[in-house]
Amino acid sequence: MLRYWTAGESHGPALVALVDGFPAGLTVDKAVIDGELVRRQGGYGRGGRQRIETDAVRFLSGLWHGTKLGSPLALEVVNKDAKLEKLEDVDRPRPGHADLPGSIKHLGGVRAVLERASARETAARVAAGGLARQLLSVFGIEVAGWVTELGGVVLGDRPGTLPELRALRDSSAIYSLHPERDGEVTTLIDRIGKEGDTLGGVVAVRVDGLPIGLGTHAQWDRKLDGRLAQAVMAVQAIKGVEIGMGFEAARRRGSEVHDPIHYDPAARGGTQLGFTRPTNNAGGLEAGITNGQPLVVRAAMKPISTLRKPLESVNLRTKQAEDAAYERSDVCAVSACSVIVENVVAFEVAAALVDKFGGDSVEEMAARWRLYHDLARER
Ligand code: EPS
Repeated sequence: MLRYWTAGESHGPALVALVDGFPAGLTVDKAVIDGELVRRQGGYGRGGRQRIETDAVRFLSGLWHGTKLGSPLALEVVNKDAKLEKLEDVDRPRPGHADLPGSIKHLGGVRAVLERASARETAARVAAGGLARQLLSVFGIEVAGWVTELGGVVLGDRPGTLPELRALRDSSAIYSLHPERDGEVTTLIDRIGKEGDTLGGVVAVRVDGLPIGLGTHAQWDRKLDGRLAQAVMAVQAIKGVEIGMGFEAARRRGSEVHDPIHYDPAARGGTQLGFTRPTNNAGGLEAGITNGQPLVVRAAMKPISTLRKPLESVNLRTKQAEDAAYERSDVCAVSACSVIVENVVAFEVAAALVDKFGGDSVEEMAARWRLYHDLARER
């Protein structure tokens, strides 16, 4: 079982991801993880914190000469802005943040809650995903994410291979597949920022090269669509998750939603068994099992809840009406969110791969992968 936890506060000494169940024998490329961490810090509309930090991973355990041992990995991302001991408590909770429910739940202060609820924690999740995607690469499984909508501006997807789409995305200031429309969106972010407000958006992730048969229909908590929804929904500020056609499927007839099944012997080879689907409205998952089509996940991010022009709140000490507290924040972190969602999806897919093909060593997984595809083709 491949799983991870994170620890760390936004302004504590460091964030840590503890990854357990990762197979032995993978030569880990630190640059891949650091590349994702750098992307997470970027995107137009980010706040001052990202000018302080230069996120990079340090392996505290689990590697020997750069190769994964069979033991748990502890990944550390240091906080340069480590000032937790000097920070004061907050008494005017921000609507939308964890401040009010979290402080009541713990019978404590707001600071203790906001430090952990902060999206700074996602640096640790991206580090874990940056590791997991390297296991996927061994099996030819590739992941990419981008922004499809920002502040109500619909940018959409684009056809193409993932390397093509990645190149487009990397040329966009907001990580969309339509860099030619960057100006429209960055002007909007500037205007909203000047007004002291924030913007949300929608991100999409596609996974190519998946075999048929990851996940299961047999038990609710191992269905891959359910696991993905949990992982993505648990990213800070996410309010909705869709797979494939998502909510739109509810508005259409069955004949317009389900992807017909065809058979073409020429399409046999590798992970493909000859079954072709002219459409992919299911987003690569049927009944919680991958069907060999690209996996498509979308997530809706609400606007960040820290507003420079604050909303109405209540002083927790006096119970008097007061404006919510303002702490340095971002106008828009949707681009960063696309990186985070991409990496949490990568981790869940890697976990499903380990479930199916075993987690002791990459070599054994590869042998079982070959055996499974041979048996499925024979059948
Ligand atoms: C973030 C770091 C934080 C915030 C942001 C995300 O840093 P600081 O609070 O020191 O400015 O910029 O956190 C939030 C949006 C939030 O709601 O807490 C990061 O590294 O992603």
